[in-house]
Amino acid sequence: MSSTSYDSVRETYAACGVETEAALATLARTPISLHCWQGDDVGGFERAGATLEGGGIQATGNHPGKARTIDELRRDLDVALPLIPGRHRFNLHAIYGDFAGQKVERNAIGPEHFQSWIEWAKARGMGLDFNPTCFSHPLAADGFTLSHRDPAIRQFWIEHAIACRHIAAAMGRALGTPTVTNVWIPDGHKDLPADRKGPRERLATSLDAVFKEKLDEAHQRDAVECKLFGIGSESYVVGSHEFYLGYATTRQKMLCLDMGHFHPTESVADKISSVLQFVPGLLLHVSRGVRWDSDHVVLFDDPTRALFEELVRGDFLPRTAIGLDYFDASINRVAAWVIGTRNALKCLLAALLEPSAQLRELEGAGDYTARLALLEELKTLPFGAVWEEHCRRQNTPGDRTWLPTVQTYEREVLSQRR
Ligand code: RNT
Ligand code: ZN
Repeated sequence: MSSTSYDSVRETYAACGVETEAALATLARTPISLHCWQGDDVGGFERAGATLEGGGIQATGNHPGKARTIDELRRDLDVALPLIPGRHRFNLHAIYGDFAGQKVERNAIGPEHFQSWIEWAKARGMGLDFNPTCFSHPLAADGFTLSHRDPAIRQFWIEHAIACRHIAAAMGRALGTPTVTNVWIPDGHKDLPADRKGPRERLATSLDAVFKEKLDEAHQRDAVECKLFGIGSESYVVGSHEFYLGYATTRQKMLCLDMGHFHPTESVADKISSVLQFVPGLLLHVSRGVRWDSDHVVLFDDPTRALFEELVRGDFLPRTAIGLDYFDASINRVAAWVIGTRNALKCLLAALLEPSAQLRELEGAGDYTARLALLEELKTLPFGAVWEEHCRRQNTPGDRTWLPTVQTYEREVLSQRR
């Protein structure tokens, strides 16, 4: 894209009342949190070659090249990150610590196990986000953690989550940007439970114990993630939407909305302006459910565009942490990061290029005909030229030019892993 054609596109948008320069500036300063778990199918580094066990989620596919060690994961990221325009964040799960071959129990992990990640992030100018890992563990094998009927097991997971908050605070302090700690647990029943109340009472009590200590919001922020159902928890999920909306509202925690966690026809976009009336902030797990919570790579599609439109239209970007959550093991995992993150950014850019003043004016005047006509015709504006300009300014390859880098890496490095 030559800058002359960007200049003419800039004028096209200006004629609709849209300033492309303002859109590009906002795009450049909005980070997306890349999820570590796309790189290794949610295995983590507690044991070499660990795989995701149970926990109500599942990576499917056997494309070669899954990262087996912390060094391999970082090497893969050093291929992916330069192909994504802008400066972003990295989202770690607790099982991705640098345990140096030692067995460290989950309730005994500390900032020292994440020091090398802090240095890694600092060297790249990135912030970190964090998650307790309440799955792939013998004490989660029966599908219950913070809501378990056994108080000793609950206590173990409470201690794990507390340890994670302290690690997150250390990350945020060291990197000068708050780390969002997201609590998601798999707890639930495959078949119809006789007692829906007990586990929810226990979960509320456990969470209160986890969050008892007040941590500095400048370093660490808590989020809780709701879900409709999971694999093996089809009939009942303890941490349902109503549970966590109530919890986050009464405790003033961030609510995490994952796009794969709802009924397939529900619009997650529509929820944003409701929940932000009552909770202090939002964490998004941008994802793509396909029939079930299948965590497919994020697309430049209507649901994702609608999500970002809501963030922009409601001026919610300052109150929203944007993260990705998918794990596709059937395609090149580095490409999965690149495609999904670039698509999330494209959705954000498209939303920023909306002539919001004009649309609101039409709506205010009751001219819904013109509103519809304009919304539809916006779709054929030369959006791609603005995106290419963003890539150019961020020294990142444009569309249709980044894939050969990943293909070469697959040939030379990833295909050698087995
Ligand atoms: C699971 C949740 C959760 C996980 C990650 C790995 O349904 O979406 O966010 O995907 O913590
Ligand atoms: Zn999620």
